[in-house]
Parts: sequence; structure tokens; C-alpha cells
Amino acid sequence: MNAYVQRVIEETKAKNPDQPEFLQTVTEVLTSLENVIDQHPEYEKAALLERLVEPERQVMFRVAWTDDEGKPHVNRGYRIQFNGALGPYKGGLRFHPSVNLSILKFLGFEQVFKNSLTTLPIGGGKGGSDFDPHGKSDAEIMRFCQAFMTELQRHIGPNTDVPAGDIGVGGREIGYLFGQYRRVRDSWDNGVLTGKPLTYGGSLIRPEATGYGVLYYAEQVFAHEHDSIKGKTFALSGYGNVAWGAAKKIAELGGKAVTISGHNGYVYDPDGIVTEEKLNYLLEMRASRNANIKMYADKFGCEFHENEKPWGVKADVCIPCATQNEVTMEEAKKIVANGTKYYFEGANMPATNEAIAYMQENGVIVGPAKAVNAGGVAVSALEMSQNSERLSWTSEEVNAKLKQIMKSIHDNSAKCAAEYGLGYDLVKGANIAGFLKVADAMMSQGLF
Ligand code: NDP
Ligand code: 2IT
Repeated sequence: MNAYVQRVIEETKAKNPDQPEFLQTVTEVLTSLENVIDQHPEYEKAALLERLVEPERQVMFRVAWTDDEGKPHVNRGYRIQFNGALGPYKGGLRFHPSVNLSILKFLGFEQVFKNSLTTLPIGGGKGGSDFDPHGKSDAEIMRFCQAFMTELQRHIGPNTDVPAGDIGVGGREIGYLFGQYRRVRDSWDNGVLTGKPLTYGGSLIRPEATGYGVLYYAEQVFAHEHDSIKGKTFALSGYGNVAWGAAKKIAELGGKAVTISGHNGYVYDPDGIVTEEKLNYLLEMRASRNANIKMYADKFGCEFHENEKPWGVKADVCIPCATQNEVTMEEAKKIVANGTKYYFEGANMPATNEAIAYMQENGVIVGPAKAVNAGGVAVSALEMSQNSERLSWTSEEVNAKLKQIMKSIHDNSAKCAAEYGLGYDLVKGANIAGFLKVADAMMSQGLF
């Protein structure tokens, strides 16, 4: 192993002993870069990796709000401004009870490379709160968003940091967050958040972008393998924004998604989530106060597997679209044993490093999150462009740009992997391609 890479991984572990998710992604990214670091001694002289793993700024704050009975609650809010070398910090807000510093730092670190890959001028950041939106009323969600933004607005702006959605944060939450920003700042600020509803600056195709992007990336891989999506079965996890967009595009391209899942189990629908009624029902479920995957099984008469993950179901393609570490060695073994040939990451860091290595060693083609799910943030950056120019592109225009971006992410990852002697390794290739641009910008901007 490269000594400099090894040293920075060890130092990062020593400095962040209680942050397993962050250490997981730092290890994965830095070990992918060994061949590059071997050839570029100037990075060590400039302490580039040490700077890369330390966020430029981390904000943590109290969020106090009242429920419908008037009872006060206190949550913790965060914004990690990880790296701004390529542009304003850009990345989502996650509202989920599991949120902590380790999870947001892993997401922020991943976002730096993902945003670099998009070809667009955006730095990387992430934020959120340990607030749980499940079971909350609309008024409670609004009060929480207002309390959260009352502090967050001090740290964001169109040239500093532009948040968006992630788990638990969709169009409704973005609306309340934007409303509070505007109320406190008395300024439109080019829309400041992305993923806004269409009537005030949102971009067409942004809701679909992450899921569509996954399939546009997949199409490039299928073309490389002289294969086609038509007639293929897909196992998906999640039933939220990303799973919905992916299922919709899969149906359009002639495949079928046969599983979706939530925190309490998965549904098997052998006919596929292919009709408009089923696809629209995903949106309805996601928006309902007591959202629960079992609702789908009940409505469409499908098998519900309580407290199980979908990875035992035989499918040609697996696309995790829920959360981190849902594919461990146990699930990777099932995926390989099922003869699955393709695994694309819609969610962020859905697999452990060992699970990825095992699947790759056994011939599964792995498309990594930072490349595969970059279509969401890419269209967010297109939303920023439209807002700053005060215009809106048609859905055809946005869709064409998204397709082009996903192709360039795939091609650039494949090219970098080949250049560094790694064959068609899209995982290492994405890390290298994302890294080279950020590294160049950091070297050029001097030491800080
Ligand atoms: P949503 O909030 O719309 O949906 C989240 C989904 O994941 C739900 O189905 C939820 O099920 C499930 N889920 C969440 N937490 C857990 C958990 N701990 N265990 C099992 N299931 C869980 O989020 P998104 O669709 O936006 O995000 C899904 C993934 O995609 C995340 O990893 C996110 O970071 C990533 N992503 C999102 C982008 C976007 O544009 N939205 C862009 C790029 C990546 P339940 O309600 O039952 O908990
Ligand atoms: O993980 C992600 O890339 C997102 N949640 C989207 C971020 C964004 O700024 O659109």
C-alpha cells in the first residue's frame, strides 16, 4: 500500500474514532487513489490528502420546536461544508433519527467527489437533523423546518452553500425551508435551495433526476457489455424519491422493478412496478403521514416480507435506493449466488467496502453511488443556473443535459480506471476522476 495513503487513513482513524461511516468512505476513496498518489509526489508535499479529509467548516446547532399539543422538542441540526474548491458547497439535507456527525461527514465527503464528477461548478456539503418526520403532522413539519432554517440561514447563500433534499426532505420540506429563509433574509437569493416546487424556480425533471440518472448511467454500462435493459428484472430497495424515479425509467426502458422496501420489510411484485397507478402510488405512500411499505402489498395484493431485505430475490440487476450499509457481506453473497450481473447504487454508500470487493471479485459490475446517483445533484446545479439566469428550460432540455452528464460520468470513470491500469473498474475510476479535478483546484488555490 502507498505509505502516504496509509498514513492519512491511520491519522483520520485516530482523529475520528467514533465515526465509522466517515472512516468507511475515507478508506474506500483513499485506497482507490493509490496509483494516482504514487505518480504525484507533489500531493504529499502539499498535505493534500490531510486537507481533503478535514471539512472546511462544520456547523452544529440546537433546533427547538413545538408539537401540535404545544410540547417543546429539541433536535440537533448540522451543516458540513466539506470542500468549496470547485464552487459553492452543494448537497442535501437529511431528516432521519439516525443522523449524526459520522453519517453527515460520510455523505459530505462523498458529495465532494460526486459533484466534481458532474462536470458542473459545485463544491460538496451535507446537512440535516436527527428529527424523525414519520408520524408528524404537516404543521409540525412546517414548524420544525422554520426552526431549522432560522439558524441555517446564517450559514448558506447562493454563493456560499446551496442545500437540497435527501432522506426525509422532499418538495414540501424544501418549500417550508425556503419560505423561512425568505422571511428572515427578505431576499430571493436566486432560490438558494434546489429541489423547489415548479411554481417558484424549481427545475423540471429534478424530482425524477436521481432515479433517471441511475438508468442513464446503467444504459452506458449495458452498451459497454453489448447488453440491453429490455426484459431485465430489477431488485430495488426503498420506495422514496430515488426508487420511484428509477422504477419509472426502468418501466419506460422495457424492464421491470420487482421489489421495493422500507425500514420494516420488502414487497415482491412479480408483475413489476410498471403501471402508472403503481408508480403514482409510490408518491402517495411517500407523502402520507404514516408512510409504510406494507401499504403497497395490501393495495396490490403482493407478498410482504416483514423485516427482510430484498437482496435474496433473484434479479438481473440490483439497485439499492434506501440508505447506507444495507448490503453487507451476507447480502453480497446472495446477490452473487443469484447470478446477478449488475449492481448500481442509487443510495449513498449502500454497501460495505467488503461487500463491494466481494461482488467485483465475483464478476458483478458495480456502479458506485458517487457516479450512479449524481444525476440528482447535477440537475440541482442546472436548477441553480436557471435561477441565476431567471429562465426555465423545458423538460426535454433538462433531460438531454442529464443524459449527457451521466454519459460523461461513466466515460470519464472508465477512462481514468484504464489510464491507471485498473481495467473497467468503475468504482476506482469514479474516485480517481472525481479526485483529480478537486486536487487540481486545491493545488491551484494555495494552502488553506
Ligand atoms: P426518501 O426519504 O424519499 O426515501 C427514503 C427511503 O429509504 C424510504 O423508502 C425509507 O423507508 C428508506 N429508508 C430510510 N432509512 C432507512 C433505514 N434506516 N432502513 C431501511 N430503509 C430506510 O429518500 P431518497 O429517495 O431521496 O433517498 C434515498 C437514498 O438515495 C439515500 O441514500 C440518499 O442519500 C440517496 N440520494 C438521494 C438523492 C435525491 O436526489 N433525493 C440524490 C442522490 C442520492 P421507510 O420510510 O420505511 O424508512
Ligand atoms: O446525495 C445527493 O446527491 C443528494 N441528496 C442531492 C443533493 C443536491 O444538492 O441535489
